[in-house]
Amino acid sequence: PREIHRLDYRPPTFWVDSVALEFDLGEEGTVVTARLSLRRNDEVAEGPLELDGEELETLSVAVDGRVLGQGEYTIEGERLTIPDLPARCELETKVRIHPESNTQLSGLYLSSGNFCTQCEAEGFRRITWFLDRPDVMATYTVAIRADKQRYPVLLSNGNRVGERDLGDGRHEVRWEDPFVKPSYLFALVAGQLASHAGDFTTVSGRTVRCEIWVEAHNLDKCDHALRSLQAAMRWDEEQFGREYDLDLYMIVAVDDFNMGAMENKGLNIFNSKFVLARPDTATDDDYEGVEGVVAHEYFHNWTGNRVTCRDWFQLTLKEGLTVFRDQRFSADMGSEPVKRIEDVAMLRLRQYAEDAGPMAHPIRPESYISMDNFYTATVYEKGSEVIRMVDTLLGRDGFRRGMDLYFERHDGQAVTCDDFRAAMADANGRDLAQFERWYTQAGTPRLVATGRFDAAAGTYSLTLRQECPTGQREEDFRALHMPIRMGLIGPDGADQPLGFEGEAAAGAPTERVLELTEREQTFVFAGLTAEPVPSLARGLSAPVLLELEEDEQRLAFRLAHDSDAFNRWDAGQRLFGAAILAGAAALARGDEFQVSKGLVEAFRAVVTDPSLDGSMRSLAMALPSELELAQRMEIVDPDALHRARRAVRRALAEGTRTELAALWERAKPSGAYSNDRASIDRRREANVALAYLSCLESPEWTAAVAAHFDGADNMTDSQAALATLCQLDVPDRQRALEAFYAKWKGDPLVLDKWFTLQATSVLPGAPTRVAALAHHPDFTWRNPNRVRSVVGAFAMANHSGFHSADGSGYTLVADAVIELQGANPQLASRLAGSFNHYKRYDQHRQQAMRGALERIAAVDGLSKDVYEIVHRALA
Ligand code: B3K
Ligand code: ZN
Repeated sequence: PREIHRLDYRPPTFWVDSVALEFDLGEEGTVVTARLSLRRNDEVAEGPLELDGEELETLSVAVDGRVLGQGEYTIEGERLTIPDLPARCELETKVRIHPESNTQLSGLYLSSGNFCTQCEAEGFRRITWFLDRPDVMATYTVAIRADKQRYPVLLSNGNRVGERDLGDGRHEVRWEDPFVKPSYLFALVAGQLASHAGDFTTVSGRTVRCEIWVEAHNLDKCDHALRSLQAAMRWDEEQFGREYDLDLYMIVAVDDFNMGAMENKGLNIFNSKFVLARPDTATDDDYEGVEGVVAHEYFHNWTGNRVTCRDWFQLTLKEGLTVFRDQRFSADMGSEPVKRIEDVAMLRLRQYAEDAGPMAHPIRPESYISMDNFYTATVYEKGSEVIRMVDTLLGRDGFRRGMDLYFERHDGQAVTCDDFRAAMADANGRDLAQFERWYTQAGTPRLVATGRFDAAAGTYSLTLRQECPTGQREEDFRALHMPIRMGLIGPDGADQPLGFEGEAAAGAPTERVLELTEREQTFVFAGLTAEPVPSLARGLSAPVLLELEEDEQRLAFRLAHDSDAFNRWDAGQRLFGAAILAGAAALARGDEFQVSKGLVEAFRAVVTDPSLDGSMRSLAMALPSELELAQRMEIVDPDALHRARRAVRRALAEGTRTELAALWERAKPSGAYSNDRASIDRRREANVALAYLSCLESPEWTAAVAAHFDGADNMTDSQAALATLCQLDVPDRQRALEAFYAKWKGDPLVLDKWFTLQATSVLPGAPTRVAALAHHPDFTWRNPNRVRSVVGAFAMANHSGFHSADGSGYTLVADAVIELQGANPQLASRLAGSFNHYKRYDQHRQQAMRGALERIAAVDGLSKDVYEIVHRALA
């Protein structure tokens, strides 16, 4: 497979001004006619026209109405070349494609008998010959013809401009999108669908019709998605002055989808997981997921569609920025600190891990074999962190000024990350040259902090040193420009005024943003009467690993007093994490270990703190996961880690059982379900309290969990109770699983939960149970959600099970990759990533994982997606 490099970017030899597409949809082949108005790119005086195509049966090629003969063009592999073309001409191609056998779910395919498309990144070339690259932007008109009975609804981008009966049982609908767009934003849907609709009145008084299209039996699960869309539209007007630009906005839910959703212009296509929600089928977290993804795709209308990427290396230009926008939106819709904690927890779990392994890459990658492999936590989540730093450095108003200038300069264009940075800098008169290093350097930088208090002088010197990320070369590392939000906490728990030496302390702020630009910098604060406790990188103001020596007492102090809600939570995570890791080390040596009194007291304070809301309390009570802690072990010992975490959990539960029981009593369900914030908060703390109490393995609390399951009138409680039961070796587990299945076997999204809860059970024998799940009559390799709910959940969220000492977890996942790689390379390559960290495990497991990778690598005709992941891992 060929590797593509960022620096090899060349502009196209031709532009496409407009595209007219005709689809004759059929169950045994679909014919696509494309007419492209071509215009030679004056900047590139020479060169033939080169079009991309994949799995196309070419029926004819014509220029300005004349059919070309064999010698006038060539088709070699996935490229059609026409050497001699006038500076302006119309090219017409006719191809036959086979959506009915498209299992890759890229291009045009069928899901539940309906046609749908997925074109990002390079799926449009599977529909027709095209300059399938994001810098080629054109207007599109589309005519869709299909059997009227089977495909009554025919949708594409833009406005519906015509419809006619073709007389032979078929009909035609025509669509026109007035905005130029790259091919990856093209979309088409055809089938039996119904819509739940509502209006939105824009800030300038236009009425936009919003339609959520689903299979008819799901119509009662669309209201939350519709409301989320309307809320996102309002928010983007208020926060960024961005108004929606068409008269129609459609979202279509499909069951078979490789990722979350897709922002096609005016016609988003979604994994049904991020549309459908009803209290009895979706959890509180699912509701937030729907709101966040609907908003994310909507925000792309400006950050991604109106202004798009010049080439795929710039992906974070639209993704990092749009994630940042959706994170801010969700914070505004709910709780800012809760949202921040959830996002950082995910960043540390997934992105920091990616940064430390074979897939480490800068947020703007330098090369790829398959672009689909670079829709990563780094490009998305770290990309968002980089934007967040710009926001922190420029301030909210400065950031808005930068965004305004960005849209003013680049509306209708395909641009680069440098263009974005320039707009931010120019709008604010700031130099962001050094900031570019966040786009060129891979890895998570370490930030080593040391403090020294001089009692006589009343000063505190804080030294911050940037260290090269693990896995990167020291000689390549150059100091980054990073904002560090911080405070100094006094002995009474109050933030101290932060007067720099030589400044008056009186009136100084109690929180500052330090700007680091050097490898090492020291900041001296004066006017202090007692040694302060530093609270650094508040809200994780830069995506670094902060290293600061803090003992149990100091962490407990910050957990109790830090005025930054995020850092309070973080102090707790460090405290609990350190205890578990120390326990694991002891167990690995064959020693006993004891949970300290201090740890139990710190935990008790969290359980009982009246100032915490339920969401915050449940986050603060959650122990860091095994997967996250594994990142911090020299050589990962999954068994010791698992045992240590269980022991800590149990000790905390035993030490605070009275308080936990009181919390459960106070917060447990009473009265009918409601989805206001206070009720969500209560459900969260109740469920986490009950999960702790279940570790006592007492008949009393097991019965309480079972009763909670039986009495649940909503999916949040039902799933939480079942999840807890799934970790207990009790008869109620099987009974509850059977009841859940009987009730929900007809609802694929709920059934996915049933599979996941079992695949993530850490009870002994996990690989055997998961193998059995993959043979369940409701399991299928053809549905990505189902595969993820079994194999994905097992490999990514069942650390001790996946790493079972006998290697059976590895065999199972490798088999799945091999099974899938031909039919759905994108899905297979995600699963193959489960082995990325094998070098961090003991010899025995390393060998077993390496064996699994080698077995995958040896597959004949391995897809390029899987090839890239596996070879990077083995390198
Ligand atoms: N832009 C799409 C992701 C496409 C993934 C292609 N393999 C969804 C999103 O980020 O909004
Ligand atoms: Zn996106």
